[in-house]
Amino acid sequence: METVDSSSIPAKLRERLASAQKVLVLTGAGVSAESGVPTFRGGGNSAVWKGMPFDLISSAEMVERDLNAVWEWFDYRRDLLRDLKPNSAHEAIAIWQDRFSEFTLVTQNVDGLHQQAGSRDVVEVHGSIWRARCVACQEAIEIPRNGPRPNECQSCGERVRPDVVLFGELLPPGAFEYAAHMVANCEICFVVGTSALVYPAASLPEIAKANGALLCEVNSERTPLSNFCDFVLTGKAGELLPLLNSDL
Ligand code: BV8
Repeated sequence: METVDSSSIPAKLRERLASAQKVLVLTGAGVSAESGVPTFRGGGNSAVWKGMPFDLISSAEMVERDLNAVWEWFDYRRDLLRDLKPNSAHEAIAIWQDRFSEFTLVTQNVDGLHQQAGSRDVVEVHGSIWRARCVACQEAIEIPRNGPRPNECQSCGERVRPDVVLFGELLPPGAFEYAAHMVANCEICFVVGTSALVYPAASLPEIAKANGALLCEVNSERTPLSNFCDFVLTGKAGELLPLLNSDL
C-alpha cells in the first residue's frame, strides 16, 4: 500500500476543488471498510453467507423463496453494525455538506454511517438496513438500533422484509433519477470505495463524465472505472479524504 500524505493529492485537483460549487460524491462499501464493515468484493474474495454468494442471499428471488434466511443475513449484519462507528472518510464527506454551495451524497451503502457522521439528505439508492417494509402495503418501519425488529406490519399485519434494494429489484422510485440529474450537473464527481460493478448506480460516474464533470476515484484498488477518471487516488478513503480538507 502506497504511503499517503498531502503529496498524494495532485495540485490540480486541489485547485479545482477550491473553486468548485457543485460537487457530488458516490460511495460504496469501501467507505465503511475502515469502520469494520466487511465489503462485498475486493481483495480477491466475495462475501458469502452460509455457503450462498451475497448476490443470491441479497436477491428478490430469495425473498420469495426464503424470507427467514434473508432476515437472518440482515439481522447478522445489523448486529455487526450496532457497535461500529463512522470513520474519517465519512467525517471528511460530512464536512463537504456545507463546504460547497450544491453538494449531493449518493450512497450504495445501507449501513447509515454517513448519517451518523452528520451527512444530511443522503440519497440511499439501495435503501437502508435500519428499515423494514411491508410486503403487502409497502409501509416502511424503522428498526431500532438496540431493539428487536418488527415481524409484521403494524398497519395490515402482513409480513415485513428488509427495506433494501436486492439484486433483481428496482431502486426506490425517484432515487436514481434524482441522483442522475444531480450527477449530470455537477462540476466534480468523487467515486469513493466502490468496485463500480453494480448497475444502475455504476452508471452515475459515466453520466458525470459524459456531462463534462471532473471524475475522481478514491479506492484502495483499481476498478473498471479507473481508466475513465481524471484523477485516481489510490489508498484508504479514511486517509485520503481528510487530506482534501487540509486547506480548510
Ligand atoms: C436492477 C443492497 C433492474 C443489498 C445491493 C440479472 C438479473 C437481475 C439484475 C441483473 C442481472 N444481471 C445484472 C443485473 C443488474 C444488477 C447488477 O448490476 N449486477 C451486477 C453484479 C452485474 N443490478 C441489480 O439487480 C439492480 N437492480 O438492475 O433492477 C430491474 C429491471 C426490471 C425488473 C427488475 C429489476 C439492483 C442492485 C442493487 C443490489 N443491492 N446492495 C445488500 O446490501 O445486501 S448491491 C451491493 O453491491 C452493495 O450494496 C453495493 O451497493 C453494491 C456494490 O458494491 P460496492 O459498494 O462497490 O462494494 P464492493 O465490496 O463491491 O467494493 C468495495 C470497493 O471498495 C472495492 O473496490 C475496494 O477496492 C474498495 N475499498 C475497500 N476498502 C477501501 C476501499 N476503498 C477505499 N478505502 C478503503 N479503505
